[in-house]
Amino acid sequence: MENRRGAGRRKSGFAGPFVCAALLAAGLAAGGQTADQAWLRGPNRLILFGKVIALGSSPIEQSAAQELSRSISHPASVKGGVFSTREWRENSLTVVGTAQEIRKLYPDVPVPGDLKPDEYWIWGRGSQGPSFSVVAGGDERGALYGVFATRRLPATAEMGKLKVDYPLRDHPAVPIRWVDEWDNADGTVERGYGGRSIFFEGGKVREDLAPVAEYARLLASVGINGCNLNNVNGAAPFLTSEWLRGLKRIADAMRPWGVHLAMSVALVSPEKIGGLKTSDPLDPAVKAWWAAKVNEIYALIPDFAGFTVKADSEGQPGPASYGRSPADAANLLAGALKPHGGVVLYRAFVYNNHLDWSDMKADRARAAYDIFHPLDGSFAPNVIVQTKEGPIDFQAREPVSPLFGGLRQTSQAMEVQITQEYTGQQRHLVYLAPMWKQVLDFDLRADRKSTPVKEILEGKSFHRPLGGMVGVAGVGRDAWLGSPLALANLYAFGRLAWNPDLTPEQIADEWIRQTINIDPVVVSTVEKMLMQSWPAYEHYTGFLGSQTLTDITGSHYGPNIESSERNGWGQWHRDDHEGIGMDRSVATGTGFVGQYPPEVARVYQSLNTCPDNLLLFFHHVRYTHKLHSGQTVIQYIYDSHYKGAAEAAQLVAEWETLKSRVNPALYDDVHARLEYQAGHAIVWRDAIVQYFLKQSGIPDNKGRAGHYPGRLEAEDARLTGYKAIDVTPWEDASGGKAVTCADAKSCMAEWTWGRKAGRFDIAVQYFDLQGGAARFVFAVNGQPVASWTANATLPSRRPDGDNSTRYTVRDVELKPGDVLRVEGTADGNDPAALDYVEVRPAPMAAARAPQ
Ligand code: GCV
Repeated sequence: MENRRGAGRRKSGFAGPFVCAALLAAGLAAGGQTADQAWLRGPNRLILFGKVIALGSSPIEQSAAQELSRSISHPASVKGGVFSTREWRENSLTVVGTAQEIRKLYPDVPVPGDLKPDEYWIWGRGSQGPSFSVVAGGDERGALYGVFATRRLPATAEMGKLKVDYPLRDHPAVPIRWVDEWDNADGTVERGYGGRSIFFEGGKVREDLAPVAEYARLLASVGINGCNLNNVNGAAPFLTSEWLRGLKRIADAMRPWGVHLAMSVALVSPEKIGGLKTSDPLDPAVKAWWAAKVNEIYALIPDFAGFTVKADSEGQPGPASYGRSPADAANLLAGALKPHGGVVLYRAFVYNNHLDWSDMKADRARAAYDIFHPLDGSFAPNVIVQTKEGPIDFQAREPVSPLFGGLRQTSQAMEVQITQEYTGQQRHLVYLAPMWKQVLDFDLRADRKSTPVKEILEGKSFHRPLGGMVGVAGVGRDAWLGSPLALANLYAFGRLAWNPDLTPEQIADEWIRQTINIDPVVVSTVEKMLMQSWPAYEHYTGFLGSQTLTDITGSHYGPNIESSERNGWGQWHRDDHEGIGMDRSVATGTGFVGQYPPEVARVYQSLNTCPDNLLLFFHHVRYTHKLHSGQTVIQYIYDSHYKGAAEAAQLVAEWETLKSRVNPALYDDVHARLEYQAGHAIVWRDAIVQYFLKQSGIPDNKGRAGHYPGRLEAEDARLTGYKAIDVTPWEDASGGKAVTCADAKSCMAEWTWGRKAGRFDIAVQYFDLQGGAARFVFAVNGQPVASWTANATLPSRRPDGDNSTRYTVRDVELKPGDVLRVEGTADGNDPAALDYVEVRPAPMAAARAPQ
């Protein structure tokens, strides 16, 4: 295979027919929702001398030619105009088409005879005069992908120059490259943090589908070929004839970009919307109902991709209700889809959420393997088992799901989550490519041979033909993912699904150059920030494989350590006064470790070999247990949380170095987000550290846990109107308490400064509740110094770690006897609740101090 890994950065040198103008406009586009808001910025990227023509008339080839034409800029506009000769421009030509079309019209072009569907081949001739370039595909979609690869080239090239080693040829690693959206009919998006649905509103398909076409363009640009629209929960209504007619409009909008529509279906649809008395997968009437329904779908959407199924899971009924297996259910749907070429993605996310916490052998992590491994070999060929990357649920850190090694005769897809449900909900910067890459590269050692997960998906290990990657995207109307830097995750998902050998750094580099700009300082700084972000998040939210210690029965956002325990959901970490962790060993625990092939099981089974970062996932240990590093578990808890919060603050400092180098609107937006994150990382740090200090009774040997110099608690202040309350969970507030202005409109908390004089940064920790925009004023000796409005939309409707927020007033002069005051004005459902103020010497003052 030529240039299989051809997407990396190229060295300068010979300039082929595609010449990089290196005129990337800075910053992200504003205005209507377009793919340009992500990484498909406007023109001035690529100069193509000459005309672009599509050889075929299909919508996909037309989009391809159009896409390339968008990238053309007039050579005269290039600084220096070095390439501008009229003859060159007018006589150059770029053709886009399938290999077959190219061969027919240009028999002298050496287009290979074995290009596969979705594969591309790019070739060119003539760099010193009029050029002739070819973008060929194994099929139309391959040509489109070739165009997007061409479009990416200048961004990955050195400034002003581009060397292309023709021909460029590449194909995707796996045939199934889908995004799943969890959109509801009413326009909400389950676990979506980018605004309301681009597909649905008010129980129907939206009139304006322009954003859908743009989304398909964005997806196609990174090789994604399927999009499942509707939530896997509550999917039944979408199969009604009225809905299907609406979905047809969406399929039509996505088709020109080669993105096929898929949908989630409920197994109980025959009863729910078909009027049948049963949905038993083996019932002939049920079978006939599905066949007729699928025929109806294909009559409207001839290139319909298939179904995704969540069944017998989290309240979604399934085959178990009829005494049938997931294979019975999957094969029923597969049978209906088979004549049309459709597939079934049956999710292995099947588990009992009423487990008995007191049963030390109960283990949710076991469920997927226990249920699906025995069914291996009984699925129809067009069934793909879709398994989440880890055995629980997209936590900050989990081991790889052992099921990938447990299905040898079944096609498999790996499900990852682009939308950051448990990883900061797009309010925290967490670049997930390094996490996904670890899973893809993880060698399961099946049959004691090298079997990295990516090779299982690619069909190299077990020779299954229909492997895939599915990313739960959660896009919405707020610039796709709500946060500009979060788009790196959508980009990375597509690029890894296309080529799992790319590195997260390479992908970050490509994305930054296309999205922000190509200034080398910007590229290296943002790449560093992206690469630091997941470790930082893990450090302050989920240590040593304890998952994400968040509110698992609520928002999945702020800290709430005990919410995981004493319920049936099975996201347990089993902490007590002595120790923490789930014993999943074969010898004394739940036996989950035994689901891995023996060489991997051996590593996890023993405390001596289990990696520290998964220790508590696999073992229950005392707080005094020594890690491989020699540190005790409890000291690691303290250290990693202080480290993580410092790393989050460092992200702000790094971004600040780019102030003059990036678009000002982008700068301000990202800066505000990172500052918020740094404050919330402190909320996380303090919650976890306070909790485990109390639980273990073991002090922090660096003296930080439980000691907060400069902190003035709101409940200890002189209060006017404010009333002290207990915060739940207690660890989410400093000292477990806060004050709230629930009974008055305007309230005050005052402290008298009794320490030495100086200049200080003063952090005000308050709770920003939704349903109102409380006002805060910080004053010294009655003189207002800062004021702000608490108008964020954060989860939870009572003061807790979901909405605890920090506002820092910088460089304030204080002397003994000064009165510090926070005045809060409640609004609507936001009672201007306050936790504390923290007074720290201002770094600027420290810098000014005489040496
Ligand atoms: C769509 C987690 C999420 C749910 C999601 C579920 C799933 O439990 O919290 O919102 O439901 O995973 O993947 O089916």
